[in-house]
Amino acid sequence: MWVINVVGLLFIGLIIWWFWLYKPAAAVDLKNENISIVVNNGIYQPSRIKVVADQKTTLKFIRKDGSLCAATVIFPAIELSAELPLDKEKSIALPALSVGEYAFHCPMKMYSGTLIVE
Ligand SMILES: [Cu+2]
Repeated sequence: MWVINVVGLLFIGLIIWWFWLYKPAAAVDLKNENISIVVNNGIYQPSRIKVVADQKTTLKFIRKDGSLCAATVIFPAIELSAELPLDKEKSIALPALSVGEYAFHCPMKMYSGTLIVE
């Protein structure tokens, strides 16, 4: 019986965390920081990236995860996809984008990130 109670409490804790405590990580501003997006352990690091609107940008990725799915990154809104070699930096040229948020992810969406164009 106590097992069920413990599971219930954990579940309630999880709900509280998810709806009230969880905040998406702060976005990294690409014009101030020259970063590479690391693909590892199921997350893009950083996963929220700010870029300047109406201006071409280049994103740099470095993949540490050997799984095949992590090897492709897709930007569905701009119909762009790219292969990421393992342990090697890969630059992806983005066209000038208008203001908005653009999701990017791996084919199965285990990895997901957001491009914030402003
Ligand atoms: Cu995937």
